[in-house]
Amino acid sequence: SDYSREPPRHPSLKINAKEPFNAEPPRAALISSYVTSVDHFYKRNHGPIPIVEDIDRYSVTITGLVEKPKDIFMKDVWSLPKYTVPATLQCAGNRRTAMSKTRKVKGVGWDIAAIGNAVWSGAKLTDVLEYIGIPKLTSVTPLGGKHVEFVSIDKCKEENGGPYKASIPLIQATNPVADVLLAYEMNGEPLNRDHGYPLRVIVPGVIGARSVKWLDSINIIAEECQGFFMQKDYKMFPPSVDWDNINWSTRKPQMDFPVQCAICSLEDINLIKHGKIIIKGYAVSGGGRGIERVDVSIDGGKTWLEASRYQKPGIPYIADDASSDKWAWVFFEAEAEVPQTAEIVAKAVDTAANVQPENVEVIWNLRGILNTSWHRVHVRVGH
Ligand code: MTE
Ligand code: MO
Repeated sequence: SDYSREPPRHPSLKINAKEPFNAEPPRAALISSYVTSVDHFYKRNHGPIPIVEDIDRYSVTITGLVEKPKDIFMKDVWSLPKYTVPATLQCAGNRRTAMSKTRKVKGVGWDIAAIGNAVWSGAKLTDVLEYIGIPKLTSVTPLGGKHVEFVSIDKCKEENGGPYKASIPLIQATNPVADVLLAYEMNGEPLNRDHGYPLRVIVPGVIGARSVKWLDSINIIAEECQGFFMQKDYKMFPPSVDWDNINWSTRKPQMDFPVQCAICSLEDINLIKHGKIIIKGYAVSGGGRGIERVDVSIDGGKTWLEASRYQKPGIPYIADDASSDKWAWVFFEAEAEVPQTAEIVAKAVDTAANVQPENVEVIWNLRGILNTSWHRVHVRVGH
């Protein structure tokens, strides 16, 4: 592993681990824009950032259960219809630090900003697969339990120096409605090295771990990928399972992320001069489910008021409406006058009426993933 040629990064990022580089923006920066700037987008890596020097010779091999394996080059990807999908990427480890406070968990510590919303452009995976002879999803397609595996060119210690990999079901990969992309642009610019230059996968509505960066090959396989990050990581275990009694094979790899929200306009503890506060943050759910509601409280959850929600300023957000970005987060905002001290809480409800758990204890898991418990911050008015 070699960290001598890492790309430059924005100085405001909070570094949670240096090698591999893992960093998130400050809370306030995260909600300064609906589309997260590349600079402020969290960076989650498991090895050194690869360098692709010769874009003309870079290719992705598509192999496995296909009639004829094929190498596709960037010119082939560029020749396919270009799709642009606004989608929120969230690391399953987002908010892990808070989970670790009740009982220690293993993994990189993250505050609430291991999440970002970008406008991704590239070819649809369905078009790429069709290009090599795998048809788009129809009701008669025999899919079995097949998966589409994405393999990177990076080197991860968890894979004993091998590449990062992950897979998604073929039924999702061949479904145009799932909007899975082989993306070459982020916010209208070519991907930068940190985010997967020259080509990465974007699986909207699914934990970030399945959106493989620096794509090297795509394999059609009979069952899900057997790599470390599918089989020995990113699985949700019950609170009763710890490192001495874990049996990894008893759980499925996590795919969709659950409903989540967090307050970004306030830090964990705030000393403020006057009682008027703005409670602003993001809410998002997995699987393309919209945000039905965000409730906020200034008394630790005894009483609630509903926050306003929007994606684009001035345009009211309507969940699951054609006017809203289906795979993207929603900002919420409420104003409140707080007494001397207050515990501010936010919780979201998605369009399937899924809610966030009140306490982190009930969803504690040894790897510290999917902390979606009510987000709480503390305010004290004084001088
Ligand atoms: N792809 C490769 N090749 N290597 C990685 O370490 N990390 C994954 C995913 N894809 C990873 C990867 C994880 S866990 C997340 S959350 C997202 O990339 C982070 O994407 P970002 O760094 O662009 O924010
Ligand atoms: Mo992640």
